[in-house]
Amino acid sequence: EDPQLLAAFEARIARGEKIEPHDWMPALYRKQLIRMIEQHAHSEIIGALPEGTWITRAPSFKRKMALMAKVQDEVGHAQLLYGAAETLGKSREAMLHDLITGKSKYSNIFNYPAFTWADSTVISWLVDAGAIVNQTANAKGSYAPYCRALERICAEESFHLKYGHDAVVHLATGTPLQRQMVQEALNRWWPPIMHFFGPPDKMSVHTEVLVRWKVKMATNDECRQQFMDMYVPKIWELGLTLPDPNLRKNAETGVWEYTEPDWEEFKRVINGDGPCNKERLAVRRTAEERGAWVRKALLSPKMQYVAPLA
Ligand code: BYC
Repeated sequence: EDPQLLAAFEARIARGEKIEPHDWMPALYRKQLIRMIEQHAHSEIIGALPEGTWITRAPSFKRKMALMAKVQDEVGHAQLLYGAAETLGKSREAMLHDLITGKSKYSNIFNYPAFTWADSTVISWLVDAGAIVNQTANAKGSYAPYCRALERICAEESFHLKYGHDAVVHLATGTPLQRQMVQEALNRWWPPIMHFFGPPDKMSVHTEVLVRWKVKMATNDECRQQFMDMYVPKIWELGLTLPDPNLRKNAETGVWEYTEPDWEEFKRVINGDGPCNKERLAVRRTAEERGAWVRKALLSPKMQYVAPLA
C-alpha cells in the first residue's frame, strides 16, 4: 500500500473528516467495514425472528401494532445497512449467501429462544438499549455511509426502547405472575446481553485498528460499562434483580464490577452452535428460496417495461 496515501488517509481521519465510498482507503479499512456492517445487517434481519414470532401472540391489539412496527423497522435497518456495505464493493447477494451458508457472523443474542411474552419485552427494551449505546457512538465514526445509516437507525431504535420499557414496566408492576415472568426473562437474557458488546477489550481482535481508524468510537468494555451505568439502576428501581451476585458499581472508581460471563459459551454461539442458530438460518434459507420467484419476476424484461408506467 502506498505509504503517502496511507498517511494522507490517516491525517483525514485524525482531522475528523468523513470518508466517502469514492475516496481512497486502505484495503484493510474496506475489509473491516464490510465485515462489521455486513454482520450488523445480518443481526437486524435475524434479530427480527425471535420477536417476530410474538406478533401473533402479543397480549393486546396495541402491543401487536407496536411490535409489528418495530419488527418491520428492524428489517428496514438491514436494508439500510446492506446498502451501506454495498458501497464498499460486496454485493447484497454475496452477503446473503454468506449469511445462509453460515460463513458470516451475526449477533450472538439472537440465537436464544424467546419463550414467553416477557422475553420479547426484555429484548425490545434492553437489547435495543445496548444497540443504541453502541450505535450512537459509532454514528460519529469515519465512514460516512455507515454513519448516515446509524443515525437513522438510532432514531428508530429510541422508539423501540420506549416501547420495550413501557412493556417491561407493565409486567413489573403487574400481578405476581407477571412479575415472575419478567424476572425469569431477565435471568435468561442477562448473560447474552453481557456478551452482546463483544469480548473484553483485552481479548478483542479488531478493536485496536477500528478505534485507530474511528470506525469504533467506543471499545467493547466502554459500551458495556455505559450500558450498565444507564440500565442496571433502572432495572433495580423496578424491584427486579440481575443474576450476578457480584454486580455492583465501585463507588471509588465509578466502574461496574461483575462476574465475567462465560466466554466459551459466547464463542460456541457466535460460531454456529447456540440454542437456535440452526433454526434461525433455516428460516432465512426458506425465506430466500420462497422469495426467489419474486426477485426473478422483478428482474424480468416484462416487469421492467411495466415499472415506469406504475
Ligand atoms: N455477536 O474483535 P471483536 C439490533 C465477533 S442488531 C457475534 O471485539 P469487533 C437489534 C466479532 O465479529 C445490532 N459476534 O470484534 C436487531 C469477531 O469475529 P470475526 C447488532 C461477535 O468487530 C433486532 C470476534 O467476535 N449490533 O440491535 O471489534 C432486534 C472478535 O470480536 C459479537 C451490531 O452489529 C457478538 N455480540 O467488535 C433488536 C453493531 N461480538 O468477525 C435489536 C456493529 C464480537 O473476526 N458491530 N463478535 O469472525 C460492532 O459494533 C462490533 O462488530 C462489535 C464487535 C462490538 C459487535
